[in-house]
Amino acid sequence: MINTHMKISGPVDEALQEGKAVVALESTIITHGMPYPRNVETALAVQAAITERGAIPATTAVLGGKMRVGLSDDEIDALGQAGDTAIKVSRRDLAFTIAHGTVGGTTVAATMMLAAMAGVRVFATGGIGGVHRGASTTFDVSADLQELARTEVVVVCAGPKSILDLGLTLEYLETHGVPVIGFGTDMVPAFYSRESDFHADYRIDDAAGVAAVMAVRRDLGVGGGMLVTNPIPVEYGMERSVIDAAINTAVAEASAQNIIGKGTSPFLLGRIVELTGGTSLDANIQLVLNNARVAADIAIADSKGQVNSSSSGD
Ligand code: PSU
Ligand code: MN
Repeated sequence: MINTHMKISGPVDEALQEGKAVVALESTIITHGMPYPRNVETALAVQAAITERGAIPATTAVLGGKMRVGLSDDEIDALGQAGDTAIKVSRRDLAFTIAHGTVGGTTVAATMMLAAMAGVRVFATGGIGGVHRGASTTFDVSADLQELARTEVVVVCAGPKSILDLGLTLEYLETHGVPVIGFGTDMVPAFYSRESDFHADYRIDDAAGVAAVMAVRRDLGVGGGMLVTNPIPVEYGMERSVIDAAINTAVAEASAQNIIGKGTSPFLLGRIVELTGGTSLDANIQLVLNNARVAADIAIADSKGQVNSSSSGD
């Protein structure tokens, strides 16, 4: 009885009925990931980038006791103004936020759940949660990784942010059977920088190539998600030494202030923006837009494949 708890917007519902390309978008990036009003400006610009590319954007959230797929501009503005007074909703929190009628920004994990329930196969964001630095003692591993293991949605991101332990994050994904695709790159990009010390599992250079793998995975019933890592545009990439210095400071502060649990990522994200004098926020916005375009292309390629295979009669 998912429908009792879910409301899909008119445009998204129509697109899904007609087999058109839809791209899911998260809202923790709005409530907890960026400051107001740039969070709202970014969310609207990301939707526009998807529309311009020929797909339908579906921003998700929990509002008024319902999981929502597709929001009005006013609803996005309200989420942006709510900021961190909204609940940061991951798998653990979803039912509580619905039952209590509280406002919730959906993380990558919860957005994957909503997308899968609604029938949306592609999702664009900036960065996913992962294995945090020092996880061997804190056990801080984002529920996003477990969701990628179990829920069949393709997530386009700019690579794990280096607030995380990139190597451990990739090991975790490997253990759980989640492929990490380098989109037009051999290396896994590290969010603010185009490169890291790690190789992607597979390099794919175009959207059709990703859609082809999606189709085979469906045929085989492999299950679970895939992570498409798309490097930040060259002109916005940050010097690794600059961003790493800010991240190291933020991580040390979080530890000194005993910041734990779901508060960790928002604290680090906020401090990094402050420490880089806003440069990292500009970079963050540009990479999300870039991911939205790639996700739209993948969703379009995937929807075309769907039409072709159903029209061939098998
Ligand atoms: N990384 C970013 N920006 C973000 C997030 C992560 O660079 O906004 C958000 C996403 O919504 C992600 C969540 O799903 O933080 C992960 O939080 P946690 O580590 O508590 O699972
Ligand atoms: Mn965590």
